[in-house]
Amino acid sequence: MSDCLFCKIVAKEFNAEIVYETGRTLAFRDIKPQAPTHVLVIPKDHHADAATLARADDGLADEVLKAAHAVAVQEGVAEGGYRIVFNTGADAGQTVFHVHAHVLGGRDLTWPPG
Ligand code: IU
Repeated sequence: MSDCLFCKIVAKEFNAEIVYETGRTLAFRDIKPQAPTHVLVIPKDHHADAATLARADDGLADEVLKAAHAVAVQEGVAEGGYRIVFNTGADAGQTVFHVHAHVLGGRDLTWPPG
């Protein structure tokens, strides 16, 4: 999608600190980190949200989840515990409508989230 910021990051038309990449996924640091580790994991193909990704019957959702875990391992937060969050829809706080998993870790994470 030409007006999608995360598609522009995939196309390397917009700068981001990329920390992990596979053939169909990309992970980069959030510009406003909410924890010592805060990485966004996206499919390179455009899907608006987790609901759309879940309907893509091609294993892509599985790849995004695996990439999120690989990022947690790479960032050194997998042992202590980390959180994977998909804000899905405006009421849940989604602001960028290219599906992304937030991988958060490196501090005590409270529950429930606000
Ligand atoms: P949300 O779940 O859609 O609210 O998350 C969007 C995230 O994208 C949010 O944490 C922003 O800080 C982050 N982000 C970014 O990392 N780089 C950007 O250029 C923009 C948003 I715009």
